[in-house]
Amino acid sequence: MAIEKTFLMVKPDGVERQVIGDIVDRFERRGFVLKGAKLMVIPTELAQNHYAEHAERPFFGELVDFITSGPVFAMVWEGENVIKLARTMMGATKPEESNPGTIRGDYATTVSHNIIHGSDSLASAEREIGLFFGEDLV
Ligand code: 3AN
Repeated sequence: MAIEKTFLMVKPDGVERQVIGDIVDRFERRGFVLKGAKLMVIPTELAQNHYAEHAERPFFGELVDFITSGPVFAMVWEGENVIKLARTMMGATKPEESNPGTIRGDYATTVSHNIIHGSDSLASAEREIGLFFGEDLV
C-alpha cells in the first residue's frame, strides 16, 4: 500500500466546539503525519468549488452557507492508506450510522453539522489539497 496524502477539515461546528485538539490527537496517535494546516474562513467561491460535485443537490446552498459560516481548520495528513483510514476514523455521514468511537459518532447528531470533512478518493484528495494548499503540497 502506497503512502498517500488526504485533505481533512474540521468544519465550523467542530472549531466552535473546540475539538481541533482531539481530532489532531486521534490522527497523530494513529501514526499519520501532519503536512500542512491552517485556520481560515473559506471564501464563498472556494466553498462552491470544493463542493462542486453537490451543486445539483437540494442542500447545496445550505452546505455552502454552513461551511463559510465561521473558521474551519484545514489539514493535509500523510500516511499509509490514509484516505480510507481517515474516512473510517471520521465515521459515516448519517448520524444513525456513525459508530461511537468515530469522530462523528462521538460528536455529531445531524447530517449537515457533522464536525469533519475528509476526501473520499485519491482524485478528490489531490483536487482538495490543490484547492486549499496549492499544487506544491499535492
Ligand atoms: P461525506 O462528507 O461523508 O463524504 P457526502 O459527500 O455525502 O458526505 O456529503 C457532503 C457533505 O454534505 C457532508 N459532509 C454533509 O455534511 C452534507 N450533507 C450530506 N447530506 C446532506 C443533507 N441531506 N442535508 C444537508 N447536508 C448534507
